[in-house]
Amino acid sequence: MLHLKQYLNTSQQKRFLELARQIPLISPLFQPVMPNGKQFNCQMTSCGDFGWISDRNGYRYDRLHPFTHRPFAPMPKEFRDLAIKIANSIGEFDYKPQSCLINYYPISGRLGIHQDNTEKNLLPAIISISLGDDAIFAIGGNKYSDRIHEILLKSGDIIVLHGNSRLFFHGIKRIVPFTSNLLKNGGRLNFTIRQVI
Ligand code: MD3
Ligand code: FE
Repeated sequence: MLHLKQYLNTSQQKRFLELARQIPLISPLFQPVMPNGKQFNCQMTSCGDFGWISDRNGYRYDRLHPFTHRPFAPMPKEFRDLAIKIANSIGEFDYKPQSCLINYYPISGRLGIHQDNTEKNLLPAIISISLGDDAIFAIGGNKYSDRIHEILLKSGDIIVLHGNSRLFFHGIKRIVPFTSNLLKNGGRLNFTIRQVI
């Protein structure tokens, strides 16, 4: 894992936010349920060729939004360019940014400890961009029982999950309210850019 602190400056963060705000107009945010019926404590949508879906039938990537039944909004070129630039910097020269999952956490939002293994191709890096309020991010190892440590993710930070950390257990313990004024109504946005197939 690579933690690029304050990778995006304030004006770049504002630009990414402006691009992100267009996505739910085409692909609305929704609060999915897990296969066990429990609701996620954040809202999600995606852009790009595929979106990540969770419902009673399980976790998967789909080309169509689960409620509009239309293709997801295209991934902004600035997102794709940033992901390719970062992938290249870690030696991934064929990186294809095929999906960007957008998670919105209200100040009460969180995300339980899990592994990201829905992708058919588990080798390419995942690139995560944080905007808005700080988050206490928890990351462990390859086993659920591995000891976890906490990392503070701030607006403009990027983390890159590659190599050995790609299948590490991780989650969002909590949002730290009122730590950023980027989002008018507070809370936190996270973008995870992925190559899915
Ligand atoms: C560590 N999102 O969407 S991003 C997710 O802040 C997810 O919304 C969190 O976990 C969020 O699946 C954390 C950072 C992240 C993304 C993928 C990872 C950390 C990861 C994959 C492996 C290990
Ligand atoms: Fe995850």
